[in-house]
Amino acid sequence: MKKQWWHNKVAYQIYPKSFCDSNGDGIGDLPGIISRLDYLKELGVDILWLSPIYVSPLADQGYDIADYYNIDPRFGTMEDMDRLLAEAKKRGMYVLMDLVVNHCSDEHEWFKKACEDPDGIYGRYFYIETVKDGHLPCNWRSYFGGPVWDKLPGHDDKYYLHVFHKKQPDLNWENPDLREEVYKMINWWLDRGLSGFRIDAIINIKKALPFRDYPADREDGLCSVHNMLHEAKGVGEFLGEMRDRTFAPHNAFTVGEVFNEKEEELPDFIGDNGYFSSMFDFAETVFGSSRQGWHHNIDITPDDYRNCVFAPQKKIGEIGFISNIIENHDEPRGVCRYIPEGEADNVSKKLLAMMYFFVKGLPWIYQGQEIGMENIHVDSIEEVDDISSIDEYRVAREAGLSEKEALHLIEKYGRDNARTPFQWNSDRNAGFTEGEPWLRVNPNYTSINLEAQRNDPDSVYSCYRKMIALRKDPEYEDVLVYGDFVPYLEDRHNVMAYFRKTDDKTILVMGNYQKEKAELPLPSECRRILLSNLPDVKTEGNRITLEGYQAVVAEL
Ligand code: TEU
Ligand code: CA
Repeated sequence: MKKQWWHNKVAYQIYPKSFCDSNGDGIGDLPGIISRLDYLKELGVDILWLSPIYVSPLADQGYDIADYYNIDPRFGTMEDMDRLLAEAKKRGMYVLMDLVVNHCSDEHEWFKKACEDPDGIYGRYFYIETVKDGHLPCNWRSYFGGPVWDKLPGHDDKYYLHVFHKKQPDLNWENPDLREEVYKMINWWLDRGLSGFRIDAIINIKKALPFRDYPADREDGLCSVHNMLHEAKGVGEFLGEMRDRTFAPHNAFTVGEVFNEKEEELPDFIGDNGYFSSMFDFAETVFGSSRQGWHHNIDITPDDYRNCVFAPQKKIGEIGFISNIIENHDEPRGVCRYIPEGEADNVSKKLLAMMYFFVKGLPWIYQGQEIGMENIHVDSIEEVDDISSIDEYRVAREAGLSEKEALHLIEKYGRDNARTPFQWNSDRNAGFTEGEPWLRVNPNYTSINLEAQRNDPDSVYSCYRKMIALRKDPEYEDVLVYGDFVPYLEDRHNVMAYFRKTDDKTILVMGNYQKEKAELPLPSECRRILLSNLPDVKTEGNRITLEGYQAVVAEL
């Protein structure tokens, strides 16, 4: 694998709407992000991914873009964006934006013109089909529920495709004119100084055509889009063309949000000349999820979590650099998902941090993860913003769950969990805004906030700073960035342990993933304890005793 400038970096995802509000309108914005760059520098992160801030009606919180070339006034101006790029550069940081090109907004000029003339140039930017006797072209279910076909506004016999929300019409990538529009936009942003992109939902751009039904997987007569994705062939032609026309000429960093990739395609996706620089590992994210809906999801145990993290490590090896997360803006908080219910505390949150952070690849921190932010309680469906949660609530209720049971599912899996405002301090609204926050602040901000942790050497925040510093320590950078990943005690219940190895260094990362103490074998004596989430580490020759949820990083 060719070494790249970004391999030894640490990346951070900002959800701008909930990060920092500078003007009191309750919505996070670009000046707010700029005001916190020194904080991010202190944390030690290098690459910043901003979730969408383009002009949007925010039907899917900005993942429905109405103008790719302008910043939505709620987030700021293009001058603010240029200032952010300049200020980040001054601090040796790199800014990525979100590339959302499987679909645009139904309020985009292109779609408006398509409605005026479905058979014209812009009509061909989308998938528009003539429907007779109400028989839709296919029975796929939108990721947000319901059919993927809706009537084209102003036309009774024409329908348009949207695999996401109906306000997110799919762009027709089979049309070279549309692809040229996308490449022009990407290059325009890269020329402006962006370091690259996180690439949204990109596997969906290649549809298995002609449209056809797949066996229904629910009583609604619809089926998951995944059936079609499994059959779709040739996405690589589009991805390779996009790379060659945009990313490669700019040496841009790109990370793909890729679900459903085919294993044999991994080298094409993230190999030395892959479509992307990296892609996210979602193995633990999708574990236990059911096509029937959240009410059929299976909880993930510590052993499941370990196996999910280890699998891509074994699969990818030297192929490329995977991007590792415990959460993002679409997922519940990692400390509530991957630590057994009721056992998430300062110690176990740091264990989880150490377990995911030191595997091979690029570590990503999602805003608030570094202070151990948690899921939020839900009292009523009225306080829920996430369109995905609202659909899953409907599905659960239709399946016979009580309101309380359905709301509990949103508490476990809903996307609002990661979108509550960043908890800066214990002042009003957690220091996020002087105004009324667009989404309620987690009431636990009085105890979980940055200010309370910043100067506490045992805090979750300090643990993240130490981990980042260790990854960048000249003595350990090579083994922690490029060292082979080798599982250890892989079949031991509630133990997560692995080595990172080069010819001249062996690092052991080991966690006792339960509240009971564990006595474990070591392959050799510890030469040096590099990090632990508890003050004392008890070793005796080739034995180590770990307290409940104790984790260590040791040099052997
Ligand atoms: O998500 C793509 C996606 O398929 C999954 O994350 C998930 O199925 C979806 O979020 C529903 O829960 C990306 C963005 O990350 C997400 O925020 C957007 O809603 C989606 O694309 C559409 O742009
Ligand atoms: Ca604001």
